[in-house]
Amino acid sequence: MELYPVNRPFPTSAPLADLPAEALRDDILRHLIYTLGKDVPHATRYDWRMALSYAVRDRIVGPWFRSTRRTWAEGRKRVHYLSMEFLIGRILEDAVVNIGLDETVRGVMADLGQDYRALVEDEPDAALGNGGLGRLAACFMESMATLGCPAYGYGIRYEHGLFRQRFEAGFQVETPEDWLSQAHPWEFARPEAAYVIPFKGEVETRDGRDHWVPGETVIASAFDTPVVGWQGKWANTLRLWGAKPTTQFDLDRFNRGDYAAAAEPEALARTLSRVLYPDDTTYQGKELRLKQEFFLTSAALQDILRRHLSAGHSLASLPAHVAIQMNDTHPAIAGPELIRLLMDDHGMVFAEALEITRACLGYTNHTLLPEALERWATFTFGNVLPRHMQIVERIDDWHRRTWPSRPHYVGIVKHHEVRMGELAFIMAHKVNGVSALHSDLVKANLFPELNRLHPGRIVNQTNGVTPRRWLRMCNRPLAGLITETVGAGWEDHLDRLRGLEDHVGDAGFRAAFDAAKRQNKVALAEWLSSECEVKADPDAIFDVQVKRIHEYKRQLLNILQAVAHWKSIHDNPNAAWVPRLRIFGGKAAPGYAVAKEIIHLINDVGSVINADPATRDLLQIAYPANYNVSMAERLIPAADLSEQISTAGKEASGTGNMKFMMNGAPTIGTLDGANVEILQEVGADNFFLFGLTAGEVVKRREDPDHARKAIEASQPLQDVLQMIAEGRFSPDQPDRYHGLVHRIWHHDYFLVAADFDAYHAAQGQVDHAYADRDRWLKMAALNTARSGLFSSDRTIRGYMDEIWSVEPAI
Ligand code: 26V
Repeated sequence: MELYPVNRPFPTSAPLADLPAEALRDDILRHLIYTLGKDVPHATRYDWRMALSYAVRDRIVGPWFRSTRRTWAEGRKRVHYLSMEFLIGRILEDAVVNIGLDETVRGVMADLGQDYRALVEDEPDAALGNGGLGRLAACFMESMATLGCPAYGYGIRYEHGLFRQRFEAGFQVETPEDWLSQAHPWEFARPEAAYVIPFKGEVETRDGRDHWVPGETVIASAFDTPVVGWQGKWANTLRLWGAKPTTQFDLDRFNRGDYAAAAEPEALARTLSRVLYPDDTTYQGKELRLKQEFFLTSAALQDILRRHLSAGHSLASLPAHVAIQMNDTHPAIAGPELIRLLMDDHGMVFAEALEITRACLGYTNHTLLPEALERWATFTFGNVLPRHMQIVERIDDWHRRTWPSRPHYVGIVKHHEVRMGELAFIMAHKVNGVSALHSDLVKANLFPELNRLHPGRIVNQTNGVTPRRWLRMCNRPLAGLITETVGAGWEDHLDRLRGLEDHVGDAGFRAAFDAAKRQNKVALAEWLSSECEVKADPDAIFDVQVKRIHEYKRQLLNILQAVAHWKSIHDNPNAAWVPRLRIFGGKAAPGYAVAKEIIHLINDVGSVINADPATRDLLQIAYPANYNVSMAERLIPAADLSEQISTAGKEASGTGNMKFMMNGAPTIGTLDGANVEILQEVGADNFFLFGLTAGEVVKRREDPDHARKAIEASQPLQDVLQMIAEGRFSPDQPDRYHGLVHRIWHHDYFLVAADFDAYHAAQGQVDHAYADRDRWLKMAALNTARSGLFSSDRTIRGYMDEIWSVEPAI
């Protein structure tokens, strides 16, 4: 067979949307029959989904190859986004929307007698992440593809993504997630792209040079998923590594009947890519986690160097061709690892290796919470990565000598620990925070001394989300209205949503906006009735708080105020109450007992309130289990109110807040993270602001009695705490929440009590505003109209200009 010549254009350059329906139909049937080996009468929903996925995938391969060829031919600089998490969700519908085949696919599937929606929902979420940080990585991949930014995402192909959540008597129970138990149609295994990853052992000095003699090795083997951008103009690669053993299966042992021992090396190696760590609350010094981080990082760097050298470039020119972004400190071993590869494998001297490495690396910080900042005991670090321990000490030494004014308490290795934040900072040419407020706090509180020594290194890149998934795909009614109103093309020029502002004064437009929201609410109400037996009234305010369960995010504040709300209705049954549905969604880390107790309380309060005939039509609580990306895609378009109520100074940015805004849900929130910028864009009239500021929070904590004083000053809060302590919501175990109530009185670190009254009042303003239909619709529409800043395209342009120095290829 003739080889396909590299210089001939790849054969699918016709606009993808023009693809005739018959060709797609034929391809689906061809895949059903020849790829899946299924005859049409016997095909199941799974078979049809797979056949459709393969037919859609075929149409991404063209743009994918073209993008790779162009990057290569034009010698373009590439971005390499290293992340322990990619929270992708479903892929099929996103791909269909991005290549413009939405209508064609619907028609063809209907023709084939298949329910397209059901096929879409048959796909399991790729849940290779915990929350915001992982979802951001997925949005960034999509935006880089949309902008034509040549890029690779590097991560781990976890066999088990984030656990599944169930409630048993209101308590969270975790079960393993199993997304790879079915074939995964979006990936291409690349067994030829494999690297040896060393661990442990000794460092020997021979001929005046250091040699690492590892004690263990595993193989990292690549699996590639194409990520296609808007309108299929560009596609990049998400390369996930799976672990394989270097030592072969032990046939001798097997033949002797020792089956378990024969399979041992295999089992051991595979643990490396077996499970995603589900705890993003507290750092734990687990050796397996360190090994996973090094596994990802070393495989990625070996791959990057191989590609760079095979293009005929010199190592000295690495920074001209390669930008590497560290998503939090999880891949911060990239600094010492790249130095090691350059020195030990390529004979470079330390000073040059250090310079090259620093010019390539950028570091994004995603949290200020001290308990989440990674630190490794030098014992563990030196044991797992003995050569890196030497290099880290050398880096620290170089830094101290080069900046002699560095205070003694600053450094990478301190108190027998390796601090990954300091390591990432020192090894990166740029460090960024994820919202304006957060970046200021990174400068002032997290790295004040390093910021003084390296002024200008810390920059801000406020997060964003992809409007293709989070508006165009998940909210067809609103997306359709937007296109009708401002014309086509807003999806990759989100500033054009501003055009909606001219129409908010038009009653016809407001009615259409209302109808779109209502359609989503009706659909959600139907889903909720089957999912968690809540009877939702589409005329109620849909008030939504979805995110990981953390004390600082204060789901507790929300549920306490729900109790106050319930009591107020009882006390004042004839007031003009606006019906409300309070929706919660989110998982707690399996070991985070306090978060699990909050989940239990929400469910207990929900059971009692939902069953109260006196308030049933005015207040309901829904907590559907197993919140994930797909559930977010149902909830967010149907939300009227976005709950963003963290203790100020604690939420680095938030990205859910941006998704709600885009979908026309005003925020009730504190001045925290990107809420600050949302408020700035949308204006104070269209945002329910309450609570202490970050500065006031710090001051308030200086008073050891702040909680008691706040409670004593608030009758509603006293009543709520009294009811919970008495067991009103846990009649089977009246003292269940004694501990929780005691902690609010005496150890209220996240200032739930101090902000309670302000929150309660702000919720009253929400009721008031919602009752005025025109006012509310105007607010909601202005939220959408002014959300353009929060496209992740804007964020990625910022990274390209300020951090990566990469030019878009389209
Ligand atoms: C930390 C750890 C600690 C070690 C064990 C595993 C693990 C996994 C994840 C994390 C990261 C927590 C940081 C995080 O997710 N930050 C969130 O990042 C979002 C994107 O920038 C931002 O919007 C959220 O405000 C921030 O909480």
